[in-house]
Amino acid sequence: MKLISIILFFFVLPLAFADLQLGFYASSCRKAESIVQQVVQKRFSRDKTITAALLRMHFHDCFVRGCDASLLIDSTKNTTSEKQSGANASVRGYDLIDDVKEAIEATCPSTVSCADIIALATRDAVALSGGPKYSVPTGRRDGLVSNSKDVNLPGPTIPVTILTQFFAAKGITVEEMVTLLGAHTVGVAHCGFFSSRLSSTRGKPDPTMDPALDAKLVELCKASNAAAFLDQNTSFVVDNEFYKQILLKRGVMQIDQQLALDKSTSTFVSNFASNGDKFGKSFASAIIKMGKVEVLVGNQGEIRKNCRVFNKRS
Ligand code: HEM
Ligand SMILES: *[C@@H]1O[C@H](CO)[C@@H](O)[C@H](O)[C@H]1NC(C)=O
Ligand SMILES: *[C@@H]1O[C@H](CO)[C@@H](O)[C@H](O)[C@H]1NC(C)=O
Ligand SMILES: CC(=O)N[C@H]1CO[C@H](CO)[C@@H](O)[C@@H]1O
Repeated sequence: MKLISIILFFFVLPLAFADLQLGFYASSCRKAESIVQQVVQKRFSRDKTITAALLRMHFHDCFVRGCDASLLIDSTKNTTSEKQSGANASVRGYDLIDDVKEAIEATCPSTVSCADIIALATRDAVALSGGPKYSVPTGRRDGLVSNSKDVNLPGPTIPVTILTQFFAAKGITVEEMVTLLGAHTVGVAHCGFFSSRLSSTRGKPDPTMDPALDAKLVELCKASNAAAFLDQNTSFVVDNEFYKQILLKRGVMQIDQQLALDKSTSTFVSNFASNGDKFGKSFASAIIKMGKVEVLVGNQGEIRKNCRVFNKRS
């Protein structure tokens, strides 16, 4: 009896209640966070677009089966994995995660999850791009399933009300949703995602788009495979300029522009537009919250050795 309570108390309960924590790897892999930082820093110094890539990757990973790195799995003969679903189109940065994983495995094999690497690398890239600096709780485990059929992410013409329900289902509030969409302060969208708004397609201007922006995008989209900056002003900086731009009708995608127009979100947009500090703080806490969505912890899942393939079952 006594032995059973000891086992329960020291081994079973901690796993059942295991949660993410700051510095989860402090003793098991002291250098984990600094290795991530170094690899991200090195990539960022030659490619500033890595921040947008990581933010989008983090989002697409968390909103399918929780933040479990299921997005990183390559398809096999038997299964088409998440990254090959339509919604993935153009998610990038997988090679950076490989670089980080390789460097970490060389120091502490089979210890740091790919899911944590995504969260940490995103955090470091955001800070390098002028965004808020924040600490990321770790201890995520890597998932054992990745199937393109599970991917059900919203598209850029989704109405705000439906988007709100999508986020609410994951415990994200309307204000946090508006904050997270602020990630569109960096990165690009390919013309196919917004061409329905352009005068060249509609035959008349979209009253919700600045005519100067329309003219610019019509021109840009004449080239094949073109993409436009989502924040037309400070395209590589994680700041509140995205909100100022959508207030000026300079949102590129319909969902972005609608945030400034819909009654349920416009107040948050104005607040973030007028207070960069408030945006930075909200962005940090919203990304941290996003990073906790349906995570695996304790003895769930596994620690992958290669982020693209599940470990071999023995
Ligand atoms: C749920 C509503 C959202 C919709 C409908 C949406 C849609 C899109 C679309 C269509 C693109 C363009 C992709 C391309 O052309 O390559 C894009 C890009 C991007 N999205 Fe979102 N997004 C949403 C939410 C988010 C969230 C929550 C984040 C991160 C926290 C995010 C981060 C990004 C970033 C950084 C890019 C630029 C990627 C790059 O330049 O490689 N998005 N988004
Ligand atoms: C793929 O499916 C076949 C037939 O169902 C099965 O024998 C094989 O073990 C599967 N391979 C993998 C890698 O899951
Ligand atoms: C672009 O952003 C800078 C810095 O936030 C700001 O000072 C400037 O007014 C903006 N310009 C336009 C055209 O929106
Ligand atoms: C990187 C990657 O796997 N991209 C895939 C995204 O989805 C399209 C359409 O299903 C595939 O053709 C790409 O290979």
